Amino acid sequence: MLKCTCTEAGTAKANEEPLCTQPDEIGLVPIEQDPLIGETPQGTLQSWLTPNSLFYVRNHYSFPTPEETNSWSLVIDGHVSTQLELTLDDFRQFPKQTLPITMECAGNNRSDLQPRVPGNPFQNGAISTAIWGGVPLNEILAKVGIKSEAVEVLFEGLDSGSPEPGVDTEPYLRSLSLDMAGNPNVLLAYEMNGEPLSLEHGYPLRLIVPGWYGMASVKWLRRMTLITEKFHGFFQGERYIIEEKDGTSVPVTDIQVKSLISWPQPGMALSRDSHNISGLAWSGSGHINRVQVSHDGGETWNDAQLVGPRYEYAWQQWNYDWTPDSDGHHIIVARAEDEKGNVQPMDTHWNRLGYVINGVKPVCVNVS
Ligand SMILES: Nc1nc2c(c(=O)[nH]1)N[C@H]1C(S)=C(S)[C@@H](COP(=O)(O)O)O[C@H]1N2
Ligand SMILES: [Mo]
Repeated sequence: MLKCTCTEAGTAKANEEPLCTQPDEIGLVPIEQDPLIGETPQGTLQSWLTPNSLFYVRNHYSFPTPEETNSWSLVIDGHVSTQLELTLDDFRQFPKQTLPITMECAGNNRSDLQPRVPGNPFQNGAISTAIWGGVPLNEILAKVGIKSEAVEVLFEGLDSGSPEPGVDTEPYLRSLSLDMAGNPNVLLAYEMNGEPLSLEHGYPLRLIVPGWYGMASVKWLRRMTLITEKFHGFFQGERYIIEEKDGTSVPVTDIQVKSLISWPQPGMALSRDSHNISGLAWSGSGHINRVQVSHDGGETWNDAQLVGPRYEYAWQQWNYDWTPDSDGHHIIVARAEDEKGNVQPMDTHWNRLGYVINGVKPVCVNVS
């Protein structure tokens, strides 16, 4: 059973620097100004689609300059039969595919980890959902013709910087295996919720890898290179790896099953009337098949109702009607299960860099 943190919360957190939970002037909960990093505000974490202006932003470097984006074209080279250079107009000539996709940063909820780890102290707003519009990557790959010796596609962003003190400036780089790149749902997106992609989210064109944590979805894509060996760059070998206490590590890839409670918020005072507990649940391994809710800290569980749109790569809304049967503290917990049978764990798997934090997150409320 989970411990109630309603009353102790104030004292337990008194010595810690308080986290900012107020949106800044652009509407995001700020983490950093340059490179820009901001979370989706709490109040927005209940709508199925995230408004573009409130979609979380996670940059590693400063934005590309207007000169860079204005003179933009995408080069596809390396081990291909025909090298290609495509403009945005070229992309618009292809049939457009649209797909609702939830994107979660691998470091979402990092501030919940105990013991604490370095890295951006995300609360639970480094996650958002949009309907992305663009061209399936595999269509472009078919056009250039992949040579038999190629094993991966390397994606390069327009943005660059030094990933760590002492390391030379380099562009943001990530690769995908040919198998993953061949997934027809991997998009080269130029639209977000029917609007042209904004600079924050990767204008003119970005990669969208559905079901994977956000780091794979390279923004401001300027080059795709077919390579003959596995890529081991900074953001694939040094970061976005789950590093255990003993130093071993595995790469961060697909989004692990998780849920959040949109309402009530922690510490709320509730009456003995009936309440609608609501939230979202998602997994990179397919649809959410079940969400269970406990209002006694995880001792007993009941099925929530899955409501709203149901898509493979987008989060699932859920509701649960609850009438408290007693006054006092109640600990509400939700846990999700996906169609592959993966169940959200009660405890997060602690790792040194603070990624894939998907343990349940109890919400304590006060009933009177
Ligand atoms: N070129 C480039 N692409 C990038 C990044 C970046 O810093 N540069 N950040 C990645 C990370 S870690 C995440 S979580 C997502 C965030 O996308 P968003 O800012 O549109 O939410 O973009 C990914 N793609
Ligand atoms: Mo991320």
